[in-house]
Amino acid sequence: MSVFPKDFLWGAATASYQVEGGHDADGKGLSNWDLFSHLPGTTYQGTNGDVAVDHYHRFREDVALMAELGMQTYRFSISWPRLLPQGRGEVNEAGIRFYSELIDELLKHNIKPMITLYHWDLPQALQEQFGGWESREIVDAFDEYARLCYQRFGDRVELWSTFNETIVFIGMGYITGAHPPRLTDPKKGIQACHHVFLANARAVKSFREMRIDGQIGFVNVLQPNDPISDSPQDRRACEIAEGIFTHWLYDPVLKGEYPAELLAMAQQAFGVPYFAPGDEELLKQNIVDFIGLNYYKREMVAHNDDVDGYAINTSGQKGSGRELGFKGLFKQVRNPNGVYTDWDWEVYPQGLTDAIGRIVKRYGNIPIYITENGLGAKDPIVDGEVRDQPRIDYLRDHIQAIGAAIEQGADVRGYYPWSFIDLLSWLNGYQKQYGFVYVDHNDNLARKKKQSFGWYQRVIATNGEQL
Ligand code: BGP
Repeated sequence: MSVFPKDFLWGAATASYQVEGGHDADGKGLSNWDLFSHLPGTTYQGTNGDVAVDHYHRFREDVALMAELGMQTYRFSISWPRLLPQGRGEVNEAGIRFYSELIDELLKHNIKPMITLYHWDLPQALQEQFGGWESREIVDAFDEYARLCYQRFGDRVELWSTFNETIVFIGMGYITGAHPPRLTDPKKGIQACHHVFLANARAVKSFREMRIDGQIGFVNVLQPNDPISDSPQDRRACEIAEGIFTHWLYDPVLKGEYPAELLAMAQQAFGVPYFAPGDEELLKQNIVDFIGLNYYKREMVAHNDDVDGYAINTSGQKGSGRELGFKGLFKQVRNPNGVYTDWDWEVYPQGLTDAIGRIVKRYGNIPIYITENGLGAKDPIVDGEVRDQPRIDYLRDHIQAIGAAIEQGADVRGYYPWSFIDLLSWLNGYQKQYGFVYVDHNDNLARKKKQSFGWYQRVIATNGEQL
């Protein structure tokens, strides 16, 4: 018998900027990524999402493939500037129509939509007007956008999440400088992150005030950190890494407060986050209904008094990056016994079971969706077929890891591999593939089912029994 509950949801995920294209179609406004990806040296070989895989124009064909795959749910994000070209105010009805038709098409095929409100494409107008996430004004703007989405789509959509991977868009936007707005200013970053938590709380509050019949969650990176040795220094470094990467992002949305020790450290070092009157109550009173977990890898952590900064492997040449370090706090180091992808991400399915266990231990038995999980690889084409056996192996092992967490009592309700279709990887171009469906960039973006497509079809049809 399957360990997955009868109503477990099998799906897959994407995000607007990575699949849609139609970057200036039908009144869409400019996003921060539209601008950033065109600046020299920002992305792998200058790739961008202008056309992406043209899902904007081909969504019916894509939904037909989802239905053929047997998907029961589809996680996608809304492009804020497609609905509100200036970020607030005037609504672009053509943008509303696109998502409305997409939702109807999904429902027609019995596929439950899960909407992500923010998967990193900010209206550039708000960046220019007040610095985007840096300013408290973003909280009202985000609430206006969220309310618009609830109002127009809330009658048909039950599963919502506010933000995708705050650690990434804030960390890379404000601390490492690899995402827009390209800053390396921790003080601004910590305050911007606070505004994200406030925006989340306000959007959760509005969701409840508007009595939307559904659940609203927050999606975080799930990255377990393990010490490279048993030494007290490495264990302490690991505790700090786990605090920054995990507790800082989960506590405010699941407990309504920051982790106390880290909060004190941040306020002492940088004088932020600054709390305005009412912030504490807002966070406390609006915790989310579920948590979305994006799991790809774990990190091994060591004590660090030498390494500062990092370099990302964006080429898929093993070993071309340099590990991340914050001098005086911790550094990420390679596991000598680890198995790594071509982008130097450790493949470690057990980490998914372990990390879900840690979440349950700290936050109680909350509803969980695995909102992303997948293998980025350059898939070989053999005799005209896309052979992605390594992806099948990766997904199988991780589905088993989720099964193990369920057996241990975790309330995992759904699984969304990343990604439904090959799409743009933010900094790694189109050669880092994740999909069940291949897109031929030399043949008018024709879709083609991969080997993994038939495999996942069976997994879904047997509720995870046949892996
Ligand atoms: C997550 C993002 C996704 C996706 C994925 C794979 O961080 O939420 O949007 O891109 O990671 O990452 P990458 O494309 O860098 O391989």
